[in-house]
Amino acid sequence: MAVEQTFFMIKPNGVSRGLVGEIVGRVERRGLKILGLKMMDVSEELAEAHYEEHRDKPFFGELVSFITSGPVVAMAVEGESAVSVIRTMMGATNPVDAAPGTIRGDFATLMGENVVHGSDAVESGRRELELYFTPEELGSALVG
Ligand code: DAT
Ligand code: MG
Repeated sequence: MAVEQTFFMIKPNGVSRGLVGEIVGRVERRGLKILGLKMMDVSEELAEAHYEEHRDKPFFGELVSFITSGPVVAMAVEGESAVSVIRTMMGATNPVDAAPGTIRGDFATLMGENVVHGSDAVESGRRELELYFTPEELGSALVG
């Protein structure tokens, strides 16, 4: 049990479908703290750096073109076990398998358009927070 920080993002289809308030509201109501939040465009360079681990996968091109297709909402989130709490709230990667009550289980059916991203570990969260936010934007909030 430990307070953690994680990177959470509403993907372009979540923004274009008007789900920002719904999804941010779920994070707030769960009791997690939002340390930073911004709507932004994702460049091809940022998308490729973010999804570096998937570079050799057949879906990499689609992933990059989807995530750069419109503005996203990026968040720095903090709370007790924040990494796994956010992952559980997101639901399974393939929304077909995502439980009702999860974000993907309530708002998505397609793997390639699964509405949200959340870091899978504290270390990747740190890396992703530093990719998406400047030190000035997070101020002294970022620990570790
Ligand atoms: P997650 O987003 O749950 O962490 P991941 O890191 O394995 O899942 O994959 C990153 C994203 O890539 C995922 O949100 C959707 C896409 N993706 C993963 N596997 C895929 C597949 N087999 N076909 C198409 N898109 C896929
Ligand atoms: Mg992942």
